Amino acid sequence: MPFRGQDARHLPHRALRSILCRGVEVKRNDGNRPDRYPSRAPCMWYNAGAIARPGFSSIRSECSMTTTLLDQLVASSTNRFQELYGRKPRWLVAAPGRVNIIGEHIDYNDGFVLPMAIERYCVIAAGETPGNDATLFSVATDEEINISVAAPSRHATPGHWSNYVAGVLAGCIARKLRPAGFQAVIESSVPVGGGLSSSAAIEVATATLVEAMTGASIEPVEKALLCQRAEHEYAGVPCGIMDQFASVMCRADHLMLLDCRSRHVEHIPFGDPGVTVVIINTHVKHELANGEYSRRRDQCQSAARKLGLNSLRDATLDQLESQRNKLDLVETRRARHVLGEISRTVAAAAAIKASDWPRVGELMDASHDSLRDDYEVSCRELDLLVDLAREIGPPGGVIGSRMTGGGFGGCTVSLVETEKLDEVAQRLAKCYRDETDIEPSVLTSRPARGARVVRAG
Ligand code: GAF
Repeated sequence: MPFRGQDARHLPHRALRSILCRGVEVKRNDGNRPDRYPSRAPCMWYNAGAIARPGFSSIRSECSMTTTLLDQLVASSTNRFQELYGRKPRWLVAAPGRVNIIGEHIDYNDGFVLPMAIERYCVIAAGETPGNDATLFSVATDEEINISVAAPSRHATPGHWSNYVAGVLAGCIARKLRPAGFQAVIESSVPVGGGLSSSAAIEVATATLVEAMTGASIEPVEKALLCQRAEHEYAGVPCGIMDQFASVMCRADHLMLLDCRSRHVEHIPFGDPGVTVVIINTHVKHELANGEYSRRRDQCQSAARKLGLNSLRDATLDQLESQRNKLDLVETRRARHVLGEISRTVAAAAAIKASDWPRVGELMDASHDSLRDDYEVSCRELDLLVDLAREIGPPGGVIGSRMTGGGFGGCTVSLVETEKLDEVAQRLAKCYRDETDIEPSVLTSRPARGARVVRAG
């Protein structure tokens, strides 16, 4: 596979270089690879803290085929439902989280984004019950909540998980899709707070459950917009449309190029077994995240207004240059990110179609720089992981790397040569841990398909 030369713009400090030069020793207790370890490694966690597995010592790894991961979640939510409610669930639905390959902070500027659904899901197991209540049990918080299906109200605690469900139920009722009373177990493998759309996965799973229960189907764009509205109105998060569209519409082995203005979707094949998507969770979430997200939206809207436009999608770099005096410095930088990122996303989609991986890597790197310097949504931990990935670079198997999602913590996404995946993942994890004292999680995923009904009554 051809790779571009190493990027000299980012020279990591000496400590990082020396760590990388020393390399990483990963010990396994038994010296064997797991039985089901596939050569392509479609789905793997390296995690020295959270997932304890026999057979590994310093960095533990687990992998399994996609269907097995979803099947495991379906089986465990089914068992939980049976334990709690004494019968088998009648309906089972699943909706995935997502990772955005490029096109960050672009959905609310009407531009192009390029996410894929990941093999991590929110599963809901449900069964009908007399009355007008939805009784929801969250495996993550070990908590049971009752919501009226006739008039779903917000939970008193802002950010509570049940608000995503309540918001979607309210949206369905407004469309005359009212389920009868039900009991449900909600279990998710999408990491919470990692910027991988755990909330969109709950919303889309809820809408899919209502479809299964009522026998109606909601048109996919409508469904995504209904879920986005739930997030705005019930969770108070002014998100764009990317996450819900991805969770509803993504296809297996494809990225989704979404024009956020026309809402046109193009599915771009992404099945090269030589390239693996690696997602690393910094396990930090800086408090700024929510306020700064709205501030970015406002700054972009203000910049567009001052340029006499409805959205920055309509601006050009020439216009930005010639009318610079109309914007303040911050607005100019925000607009520069948006314009550059829209072109980078379209170019990345074309480069992926052409398997021009060096070009894809350049575009991902430039995206991160722009998010860090012009959009100012990165943070020390994300920059560290990206710098470490760049230090490994194409010679070591890293095609490109950038922060992904809203920023101020969460995850990076990198494209890595599959053959060098283990070495890259282990190095990044070790160096990040050495620098921050935080144990990162490393997840790989093939592009997954969007929401589905697993069992329909
Ligand atoms: C968050 C939002 F929910 C998305 O709509 C998007 O704006 C993203 O941040 C940044 O690209 O995930």
